Amino acid sequence: MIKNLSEFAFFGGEPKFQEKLFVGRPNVGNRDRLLTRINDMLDRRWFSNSGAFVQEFEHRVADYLGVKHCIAVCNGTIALELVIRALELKGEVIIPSFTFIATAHALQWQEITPVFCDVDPKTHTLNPWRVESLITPRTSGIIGVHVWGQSCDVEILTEIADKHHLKLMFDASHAFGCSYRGKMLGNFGSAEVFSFHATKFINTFEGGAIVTNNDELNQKIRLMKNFGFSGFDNVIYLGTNGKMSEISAAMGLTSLESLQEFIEVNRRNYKCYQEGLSEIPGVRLFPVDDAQQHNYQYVVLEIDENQTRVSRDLLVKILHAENVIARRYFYPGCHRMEPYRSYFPHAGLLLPETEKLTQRVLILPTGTAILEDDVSKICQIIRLIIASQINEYELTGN
Ligand code: T4K
Repeated sequence: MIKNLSEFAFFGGEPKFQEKLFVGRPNVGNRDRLLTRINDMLDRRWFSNSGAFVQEFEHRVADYLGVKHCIAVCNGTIALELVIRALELKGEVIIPSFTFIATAHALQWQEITPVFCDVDPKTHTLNPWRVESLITPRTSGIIGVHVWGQSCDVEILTEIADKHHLKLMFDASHAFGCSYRGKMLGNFGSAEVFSFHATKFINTFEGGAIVTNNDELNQKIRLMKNFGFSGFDNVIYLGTNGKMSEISAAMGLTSLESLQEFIEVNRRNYKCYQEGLSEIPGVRLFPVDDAQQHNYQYVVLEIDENQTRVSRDLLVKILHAENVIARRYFYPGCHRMEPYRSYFPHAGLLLPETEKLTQRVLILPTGTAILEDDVSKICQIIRLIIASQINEYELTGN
């Protein structure tokens, strides 16, 4: 394919892909089934407020996960906010900084301080030993994030939470279809939260869900997501509007019907990346534990620029020029974004592993919009760039 550097689009050549390849290109599923559902919804003239599709979606999600209750909501961020409020978290809550900004914002939005904890460089999830050292008299809870679908160390986090009488919940936005020690994620802590945003492998356009085995919490959250209404004209609780719409649930049901196919495609692409990127010094593909169920929806690379000589950021620029829109999740880390950067300007000192990861991680496109051939070409580009040992210094002279 590419023989010398001048053939790369970054250096003036033609992009290897005519159309942009995105991380998070939505899966569509069976279009006819979706359109039938939408027509049915239009005929029935029931568009929101716990309609038939939302109820069916909730049952199917709960069944699939083996969890007692599923409450479908309008997005993952509201789902987090609702659980945080329902659990009466206050003061300080320990979370990773290495997560999407919504995890932190859902707390700060309610004037609860997110206390950023470092992650384990192997799993990219909360380091439980660091969690314990951050507990203060103001701490009310812990939110673990199963980032990339990799489960947190649920057992130790549960022990720590119990020992210190803290509430424990999980942001499982990435982890629908993933398991921990043989049990589906969704079953741990007081509650877990999923995102079904368009970019997730199971999507409802915008949407999310709260799952819990706790009856009381379920009742409380159901009230809260519907303004606190407990029947016509009767508000018995402070609430908001967190409802999922029927058209979203129609998409969710259609997505669920293709769940196995989506996972298979993601797995195929993952294996193809694994093969295409093997033995490139300084390039690590984030591993997936084949013994657990996994959705393979994020293809995560770590670039060790000491070995590759090509920085992660230069690699991203070169890939973008080729129309491969790789992403730097979760650069620069929540602690380096506002308002947290101003509140805690020195937070990075306690987050060495997070700081390293935000400089090293690169996410590559996958999902049903990406073919094996696309993956092979992307791998070739990466391999050749790294083999060329080109670096910023040579490019800019400073
Ligand atoms: N907690 C965690 C750990 C999360 O990762 C997220 C969301 C949440 C909580 C909150 O859940 P939600 O409230 O969003 O339900 C994207 C998603 O918007 C976000 O949902 C997701 N995490 C995050 C990891 O990724 P951005 O800032 O990267 O979005 P954006 O607009 O750059 O789009 C991402 C990519 O998807 C692009 O490459 C373009 C492509 N795309 C996007 C859309 C919407 C498409 O190809 N088609 C589309 O329709 O956050």
